[in-house]
Amino acid sequence: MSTPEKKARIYFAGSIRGGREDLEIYKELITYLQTKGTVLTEHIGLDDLDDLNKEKKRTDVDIWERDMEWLYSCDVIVAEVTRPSLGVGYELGIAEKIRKRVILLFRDDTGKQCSAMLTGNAHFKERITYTKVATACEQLDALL
Ligand code: 6K6
Repeated sequence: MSTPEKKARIYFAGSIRGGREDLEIYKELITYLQTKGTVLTEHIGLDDLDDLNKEKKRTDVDIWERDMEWLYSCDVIVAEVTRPSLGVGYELGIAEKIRKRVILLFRDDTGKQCSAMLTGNAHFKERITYTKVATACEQLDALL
C-alpha cells in the first residue's frame, strides 16, 4: 500500500490593513491554492462577516504569534504583492532570512511597479506577473 502524499502547507500572504481592494483576487487564488495543498492563511480571503469577525476579535499579539508559527513551519509562501502592505513586506523579509521558498504574484495591468526590494532580490526569483487570475494559476501549477 502506498503512503499518502503529505499535503503542502501553503502560507498565502496578501494585504489586510494595507487595503482590501484585491480581496476578490485573493479569494480566487486561495481557492486555487487549496487544490494544491493546505492554505494556512485562508482568512486573508474572508469576507463572510461571521468568520471575519472571529478573526478580527483576535488580538494583534495572537495574530502575530500564530502567523509567525505558520510562516516558519510552512512549505512555501505565495505572496500577492500588487497592493503594497507593511505586513506582507515584513513576512517576506523574514522569509528571505530563513531561506523559505517564496512565489511572488504581481499584476501588470495597474500601472504600478513592484518594489525593487523584491524584484532586485535573488531570493525572490520565482515571480509570476499576470493580468488574469487564470493565467496566474496556470503558472502556479507549473511551480507547485
Ligand atoms: C482581519 C481580516 C482577516 O483577518 C484579520 C485579522 N488580522 C490578521 N489576521 C491574520 N494575519 C494577519 C492579520 N493582519 C496581518 N496579517 C498578516 O500580515 C497576514 O499574513 C498578511 O499576509 C499580512 C497583512 O499585513 P497588513 O499590514 O496588510 O495588515
